[in-house]
This record gives sequence, C-alpha cells and structure tokens, in this order.
Amino acid sequence: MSMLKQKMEEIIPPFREEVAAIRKDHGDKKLCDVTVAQAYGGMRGVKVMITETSALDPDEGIRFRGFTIPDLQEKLPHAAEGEEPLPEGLFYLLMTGELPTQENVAEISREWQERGSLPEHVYKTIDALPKNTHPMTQFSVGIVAQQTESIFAAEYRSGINKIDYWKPVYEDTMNLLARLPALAAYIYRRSYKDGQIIPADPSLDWGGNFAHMMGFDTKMFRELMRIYLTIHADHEGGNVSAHTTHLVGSTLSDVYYALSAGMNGLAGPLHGLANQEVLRWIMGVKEELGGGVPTMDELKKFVWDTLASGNVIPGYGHAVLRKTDPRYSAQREFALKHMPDDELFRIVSMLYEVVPPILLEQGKAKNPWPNVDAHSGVLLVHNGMHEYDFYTVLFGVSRAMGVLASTVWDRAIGLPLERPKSLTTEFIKSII
Ligand code: CMX
Repeated sequence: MSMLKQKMEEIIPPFREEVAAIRKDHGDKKLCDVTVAQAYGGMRGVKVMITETSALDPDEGIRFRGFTIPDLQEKLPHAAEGEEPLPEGLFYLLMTGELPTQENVAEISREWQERGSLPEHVYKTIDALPKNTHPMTQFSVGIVAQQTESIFAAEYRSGINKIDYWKPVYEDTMNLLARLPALAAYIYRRSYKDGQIIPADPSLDWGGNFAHMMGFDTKMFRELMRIYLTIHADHEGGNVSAHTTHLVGSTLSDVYYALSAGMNGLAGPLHGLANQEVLRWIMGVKEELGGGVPTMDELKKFVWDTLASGNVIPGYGHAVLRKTDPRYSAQREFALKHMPDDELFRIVSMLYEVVPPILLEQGKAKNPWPNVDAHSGVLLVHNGMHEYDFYTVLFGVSRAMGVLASTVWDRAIGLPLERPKSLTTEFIKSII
C-alpha cells in the first residue's frame, strides 16, 4: 500500500469516531440563524457545510489546514532547482493535516507519474469536439470521459461496505489527479499547437512535468506552475467549484462525475473564468488606448466606463474576502521577483491603485480589493502563454486537489446526501 493511503488508514478511524461523537452529543447546538436576505442572497455566511481541508478568513484569507500561503512557502518542500512549494506537498497536507517530508512529496510525485497516462478513448472523445471548443468544455468532457475507469463505481456495484467507501474514492482521486496534467496539456496542445503531444518527463515533479507537457521548459515557468497549482487548490467548501463537487459527490456519484460538475461551475465568469476575463479586459484597455502603458487618468476612465456599461471589474471583489487576497499578493511577489519591468505587470499594479477607490466610491461592492484572478494572467503572458481562454483550465487542475481531498474525507466520515430546504416567495410572504 502506498505511503499516503497507509497514513489515511491510520488517521481516518479515530477522526470518524470523533465526528460521530460530536454529531451524537452536540447535534442540537445552533451554528447560525438564516435571514430572508441570505435565502435570496446566495446563502452568504450561512454555516451549513463541513470542509476539513481549509478555512477562509475574510481579513486574513485562506488557511490550508491552518497554514497561510507564506507558511506554505516556508515549510513545504520545493524542487531542487527552485524555491516555490511543490503542490504534491500541499495535497499531502490537505489530506492528512500534517506537513510532509521531502520523501513523502517525492513518493507522491513518483506515484502520480506512474498513474499519469490518460486512457486512449479520452483523446478520441476530446478529438470529437470542434477544435475551437472552449478549453473548459474540453476539460470537463475529458474528466467525465474517464468515468469508465472509476474504481468506486465498480466496487459500489459489487456491494462494498459503506465504511470502506473512502478507499476506492482515494484510488480514483489519485488516478484522476495524476492524469489531469496530461489531459490539460493535451487540450492546450490540441487547441493551440497542432495537437502534438509532448511525452511526460519522469524526472520532473507534478507541476514541472505539467509545464513540460504543455511545451514550456523554462525554470521560471516550472516555478510558476508550482506556486500557481499550490495557491489555487482550495478555498474552503462554499465556493461554487468546491460546493458543486461536494454536492454531486454526496449522491455517491464517483469523483469523475463530481469533479466534472465542479469544473462546470469554475467555468463561470464570476468564479474561475474571471482569470481569462481579466486579461481580455486589460487587453481591451490597451487596444482602446492605442497600446503601451495607459496613464492613471485613462485607466480611471476605463474602469468607470466598464461600470457604467453594467459590467463588473473582473478580478476585483469577493463573496467572503474583505481585504486583498493573499493569493494575489503571492503572485505579486512572484512578479516583483522575476519580471518587475513587465508592461502588463505595471498595468496590473496601477489597477491595484485605481480600482479599489472607484469601487468604494461607487458603493456597491462589499470588497473593493483584488482577488486571485486579478494577477495570474500577466504571469502567464510574460512566460509565453498568451491563450487566455485556457487559463481557467490551469485553475481547474489545481482546484481538483482541494475538492478531491475533501471528497475523500466526505466519504471517510460518512457525510450524507446533501439536501437543504428551499422555500417559495409565497412562504416568505406568509411569515412576514
Ligand atoms: N465590479 C463591479 N461590481 C461589483 C464587483 C466588481 N468587481 N464586485 C461586486 N460588485 C457588485 C455586485 O455585482 C453587486 O451588484 P448588484 O447589487 O447590482 O447585484 C454588488 O456589488 C454587491 O456584491 P458583493 O456582495 O460585494 O459581491 P458578491 O458576493 O455578490 O459577488 C463576486 C462576489 C466575486 C462574484 C463579485 O465581486 C464579482 O463579480 N467580481 C468580479 C468577478 C470576479 O473577479 N470573480 C472571481 C472571484 C474569485 C474566484 O472565484 O475565482
């Protein structure tokens, strides 16, 4: 048995008992009251889910099993050539709650390389789609096409005991995570590079190899992928991609169905697709103003014009955060270190000064500060990846680690079918 599965075998039974005792002894304790505004308002702040892997503080941002992004940069193992944390290490942390050793991470890298080849029919399924199909559609289809491989679905059919559900879910999770880079790289190569497949490099880690298979072989791009895949992985349970994966998984759909559904949520412009929208919007600014770096006044006017036309400023605002997203700050640090004079980075930095006061003056957005998506695109463009319709796929490869780690735990502690109560406006009127 692999090191990680062995570890999960050890930690799941006592945790399961602890949760069962909490449910039995404290099940009546109230977590919150729900208002009419919350019922109509997308359930903001309603405490109705359990997610073990991470927690989001409105002011401090994300903590992965209690660790901030700077903590991860300091404490997670990195590649011999670089300084950025290895996403395999984050996955170990999300799964176990403990920091991994260098050996733990090397073992996961090796295991994902071994499990990493995509079944042949997945290529054929994607090839049946028009080449200009949005990369997120190809990604979602490519994930669900692998459902033929589900070990959980096969074991469920043969009557596996529910106490053991997490084990085949763990196997499916490891297979799917191992194969996502090959799937995403194929979509990139097919959509933009004549479909020539670049074979995996077994000497590389998960993120480094992903960069390589997409056709990017610089140290800076590998490092970018390592930090990118680490910081986008998880943002507690209520965001749409995590919540959808969790919801669909609660029916005992396997992880292929569940993740594909979650990715369809990530593909919305108010969620993960905002990363491509940011780049499209910045390019629009440049084009309208004749190229180069605009002045602050020109940028201000562009921001107001966008708002006046009834559109949001992509990359700004958040449903939970009330300060600058630490994932934005981590990417800003990367840019300051590697590409301080980049033209687009200068525009992104100017927007950081221009947008928040305007959103405050407009007085609608509860959070005027930038989120993760405001920064990722410029790092990719600087490194030669200009095809911004592809960016959300990178987000998806990373997000899969968080939502699938959570799915393993959902099955480990036996969370039931999710089924909240909906109300009619007639009912609301009757109580007011
Ligand atoms: N630009 C303009 N208006 C904005 C805004 C922005 N960046 N952020 C919020 N608002 C508006 C909302 O559209 C809403 O307007 P209405 O009252 O007319 O409906 C009002 O301000 C209040 O919204 P809110 O409570 O502050 O924000 P929500 O929780 O409803 O929405 C989010 C959060 C992220 C969808 C929103 O801030 C937004 O649309 N941002 C731009 C898109 C974006 O960057 N999304 C990526 C988020 C991170 C991720 O998931 O990847």
